[in-house]
Amino acid sequence: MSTDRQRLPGLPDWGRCAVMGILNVTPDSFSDGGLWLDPGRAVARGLKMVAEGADLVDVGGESTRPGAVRITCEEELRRVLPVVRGLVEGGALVSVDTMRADVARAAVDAGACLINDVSGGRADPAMARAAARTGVPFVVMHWRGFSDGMDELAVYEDVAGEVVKEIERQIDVVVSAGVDPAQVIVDPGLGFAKTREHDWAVLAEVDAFAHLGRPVLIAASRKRFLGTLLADPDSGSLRPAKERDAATAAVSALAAAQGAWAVRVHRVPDTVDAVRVEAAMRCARNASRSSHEQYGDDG
Ligand code: PMM
Repeated sequence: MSTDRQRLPGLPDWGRCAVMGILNVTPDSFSDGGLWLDPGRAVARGLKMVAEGADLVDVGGESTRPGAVRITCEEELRRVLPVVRGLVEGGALVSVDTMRADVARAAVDAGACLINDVSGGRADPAMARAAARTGVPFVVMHWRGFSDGMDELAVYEDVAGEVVKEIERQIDVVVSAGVDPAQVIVDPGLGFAKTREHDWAVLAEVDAFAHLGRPVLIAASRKRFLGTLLADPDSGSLRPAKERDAATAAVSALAAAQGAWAVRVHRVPDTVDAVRVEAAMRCARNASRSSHEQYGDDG
């Protein structure tokens, strides 16, 4: 099990797995779509997540749910920028969830401190160079294609191994475009061109991603593989998205124990508690190991 949690230049060292609160300013995201379209409400929601213990707030203006159709860049900018500005003014650390270089650039100009691109720079050929120029951390998520066609791309023989290799190749691409390797975060992309079984297989090997030597971000929150796991045994209906938070917090603790740098979640308080539990366990284990080393095993 990997226990090293890398730091990113320019971001605080939280001393535990970080918590990224999700703020989707979209009408159609699978779990919170339509709730935060009004910029004032969105900013208030983001600042509430910070008060609940979120270390970062991830603002996204375009849904990437399976089958989602793309919006224009103008529309994305219109949704995202006032919210980024408001949150930064309120003292939050803001990440921007976008596949577009123009949106990433404008959000960083407005104070965002991290670019979270679910395509890892593949959707917009201008993204990697734009991210490089901003100098902020950049998420290389595993991505095989846009949401309206990604389900057909969920074909693997060894999902974790192939995802690690594809991320590695994409890191090379973005680094060649000028992104500082020290600013790259990796993410296996749960639910993106992956079946439920693929999601579990990837989650079971978070430490394989940690071995890439880059901070790992895990975004399992409320995703369909949890809804399937918790489906009603009689009717077979999936557990509704908003009733998947306890399972999400469990994944957060387990991902943190495998060395994840951060987890990205809709409901912050449960996951903040979960990563604190994991940090306390880690601390106690380290103390116990060092006392065994100091006094010998029977000391
Ligand atoms: N998933 C969604 C959106 N953004 N960003 C990262 N880095 N990783 C993910 O798995 C991811 C993401 C899917 O939709 P949601 O915002 O409703 O979770």
